Amino acid sequence: NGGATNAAGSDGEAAPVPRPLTPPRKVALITGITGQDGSYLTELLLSKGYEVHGLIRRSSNFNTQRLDHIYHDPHAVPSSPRPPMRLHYADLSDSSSLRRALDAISPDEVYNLAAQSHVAVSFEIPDYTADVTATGALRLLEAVRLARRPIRYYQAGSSEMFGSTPPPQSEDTPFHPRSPYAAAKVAAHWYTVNYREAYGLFACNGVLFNHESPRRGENFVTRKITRAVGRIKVGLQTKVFLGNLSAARDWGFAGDYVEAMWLMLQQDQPGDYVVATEESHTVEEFLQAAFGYAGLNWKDHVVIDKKYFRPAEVDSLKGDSTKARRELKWKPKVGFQQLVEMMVDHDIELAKKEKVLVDAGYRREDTLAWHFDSKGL
Ligand code: NDP
Ligand code: GDR
Repeated sequence: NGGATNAAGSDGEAAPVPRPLTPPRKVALITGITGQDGSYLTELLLSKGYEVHGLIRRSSNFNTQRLDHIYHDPHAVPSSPRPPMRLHYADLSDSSSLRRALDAISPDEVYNLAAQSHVAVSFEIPDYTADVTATGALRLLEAVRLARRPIRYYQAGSSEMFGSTPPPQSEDTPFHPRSPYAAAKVAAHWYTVNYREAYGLFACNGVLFNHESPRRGENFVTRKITRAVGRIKVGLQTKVFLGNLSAARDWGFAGDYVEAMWLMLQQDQPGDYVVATEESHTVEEFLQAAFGYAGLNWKDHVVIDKKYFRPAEVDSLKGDSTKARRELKWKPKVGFQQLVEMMVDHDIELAKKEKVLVDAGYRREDTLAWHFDSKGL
């Protein structure tokens, strides 16, 4: 097997010691596995040979669409070995469910990606946002601390924590959160630092700037725009209603960012890292790039609606990810224009499929508009 250590036999020859053919695979637990990042991280860890466990919360609808392509039905091949990905019911608001999950799974690494992650929504449900996004992280850290064996912990921090502190933002930049979501993430950040300092946990904060993909939730601005571009292109929609177009964000590709999460947990020492492209664009520039790529003029289709403005805005984010680039040897592979094109291409194809359903009478044309309109997001 190539890796056996040898003990001296009676004749002085090295006696082979039987060893398993392959080392035991690492076990990871991901909270928020059904979200954008959860699905990309699952793919990454599976490609590295991990056994991946995910926590899902109860919903009245199935919420595993982003994982459907990874799932293998154990009933279809009953004699196969343990499936590499499994899901368990738990909730960040329920400590006992987190402790039970850790007991049952006994992971090497825990990635805490679960959160009420929408900034505008956090103004509507601040108490719930604090409970899940801040106290949820604390509950999980406590469960990790009490686990039977050492576990490496990743906390999904956010550039929103910098809030109104001007760019460029690095690990040394002071936080000034501008929403209940951002304040909750600051609390989760400091819980993580505190558990590292107080109990010696291998716990890392990834301070990630905005990252997008064709799997991005449809009520975040980039995906809202590319969904609109696709539907306008095929004739399912004519207008898209948006809020503040002058906010600037440092937008990267989610597939690149999950790699940084994994790298943090492979280091000799735990630490906190800013992860960013170091390039910033306004929402208007994103509009220009997305509509322009599809051969459309955004000014013919965008209507400003006050209800999409936030009580307090984060005007400008642009990361300085020198530390991650130096220590993790991480850098983004997908640039701004490539990201926009990837999302627009995907959403034009999606809109074409929707049109088939609408034309056949199986779907209402205006369902997407209704979702945005009713929720004001
Ligand atoms: P998503 O909103 O796509 O996913 C959030 C995940 O959290 C979903 O799986 C959701 O489950 C789960 N979740 C929500 N509430 C609970 C709960 N009470 N218990 C258990 N699970 C819950 O987020 P992203 O994938 O975009 O982001 C991942 C993490 O990174 C989040 O913590 C986010 O705040 C943070 N972040 C994201 C950035 C980005 O640009 N994407 C940038 C910086 C930080 P369900 O599917 O059931 O809703
Ligand atoms: P953000 O992302 O708040 O940065 O949080 P979002 O895409 O929601 O907003 C980005 C900027 O666009 C402006 N905007 C609009 N936003 C939405 N959602 N809908 C609109 O119609 C609209 N019009 C203009 C916003 O005002 C804002 O300035 C994301 C989330 O993924 C967080 O979980 C994560 O922590 C941060 O990114 C980094």
